Amino acid sequence: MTAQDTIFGKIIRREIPADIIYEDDLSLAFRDINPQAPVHILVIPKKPIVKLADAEPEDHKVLGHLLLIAKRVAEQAGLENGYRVVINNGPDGGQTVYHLHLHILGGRQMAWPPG
Ligand code: DGP
Repeated sequence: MTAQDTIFGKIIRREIPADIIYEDDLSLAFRDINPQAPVHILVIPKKPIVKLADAEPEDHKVLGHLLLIAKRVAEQAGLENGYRVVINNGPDGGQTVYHLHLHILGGRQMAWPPG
């Protein structure tokens, strides 16, 4: 299965609805349907990278772009007191949707170490 076949591919193609808060040529940001914090936003590449472990050297531009968009949407969401950025990779990482995504979590104190 390619990442384009996932639910996130359907969101990119507007085949299913999502609360989209940012979009550009390389990326899309939308609210997580199952929020784990008062603010929980996902930032995804439009390129169907399955998971971080599958990223290639030529993906360096889009990977850097995703971090800058994470910063931008966190600022827009008013997370001036801080936030957490998470990438779950593969089964042990807890990844459930196999289209690379950054979680931006904020609006409460985050625990460390994570569970
Ligand atoms: P992960 O476990 O890291 O693969 O995170 C996948 C996240 O995707 C999870 O927090 C829930 C979210 N999610 C799953 N399906 C949908 C959906 O249809 N819409 C939105 N907005 N989020 C979804």
